[in-house]
Amino acid sequence: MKDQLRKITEEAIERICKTSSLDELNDIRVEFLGKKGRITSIMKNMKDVAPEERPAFGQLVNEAKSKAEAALENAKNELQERAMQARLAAESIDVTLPAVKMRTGHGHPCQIALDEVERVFVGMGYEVVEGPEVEYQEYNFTKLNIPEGHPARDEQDTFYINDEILLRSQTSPVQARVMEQGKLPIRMIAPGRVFRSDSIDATHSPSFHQIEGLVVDRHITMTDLKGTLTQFAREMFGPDTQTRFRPHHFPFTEPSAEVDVSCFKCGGKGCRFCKNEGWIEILGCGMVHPHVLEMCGIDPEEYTGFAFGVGLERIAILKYEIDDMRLLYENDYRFLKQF
Ligand code: 2U9
Repeated sequence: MKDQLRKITEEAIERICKTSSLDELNDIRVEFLGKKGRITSIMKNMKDVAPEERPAFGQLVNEAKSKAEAALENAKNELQERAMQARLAAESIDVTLPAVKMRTGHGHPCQIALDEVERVFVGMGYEVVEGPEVEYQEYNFTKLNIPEGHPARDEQDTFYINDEILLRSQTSPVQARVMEQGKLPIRMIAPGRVFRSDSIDATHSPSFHQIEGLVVDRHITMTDLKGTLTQFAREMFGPDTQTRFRPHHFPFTEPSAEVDVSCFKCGGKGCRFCKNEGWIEILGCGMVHPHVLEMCGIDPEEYTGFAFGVGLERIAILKYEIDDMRLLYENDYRFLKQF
């Protein structure tokens, strides 16, 4: 029996020393030292040993177990250490390699243009106000002096959700809501997305962005309108920029005008950029129609105001000389990284 124990122990130790995997090591532990393991089972044969030899034999079995356990522990530590060294070697980082260049993003050209417009008006004391993109017809049209049956309400131009609700076709409802709150004076701009049922081409999109402005106070005149928008044009397009106000018609303003700026490429002499005109149209404006003030709860006898509207994409296209509006929506990094 002693011989058998010695042989089993030697075999166990030999196999422990030879193994190169932790899983296999565990299998060997189970085979020799597990509940039904080969060394453990020898204890169960104690009845075959002469009673006077039993204590000494028991001690031998325990020693064999300890030897095997110690060998297992050693082998396990060594294998774990080897695995760790292999992992460290595989995952080592060469800190002397040149770093991968991080590409830092920046604002979209429309965002850059919007920041610039906001900077100019906030500098003049205006507030920036936003409002819902889904609106009531009441706010998008009625309160802006666009009565039922007016061509601007045409289903072909407007995305209707139902009889009452639509996707706003201008940001003007934001100003109507601010006027209704009744806190005067008002000096605000309302930037945001608007929707019109246009087909897509180089200058049109069914969704684009507007920035509209509104000033309401006592004694506001056309002079304030002209001075403000001329200053805006100079800050946006350069200090030598001239402005030209041409009579126009909007239902929500009276009188109304379209504003051209002198071409900032040729200074007004005429070039390819301004189609030889010397002038470039940038915005629409006018004195707020008394009926609009009234419908929004403001007494037109006491207060007057001016309003204006610009297309954000149009400003970005002009400022950055982009020749197709669709480029602004395609998210092509090769295009966007240029600004
Ligand atoms: C209220 C009263 C008046 C806003 C105005 C314009 C002129 C204008 C468009 C031109 C093309 C913007 O880019 S565009 O779509 N807008 O010309 N907008 S006056 O007048 C208002 C707004 C709100 C209560």
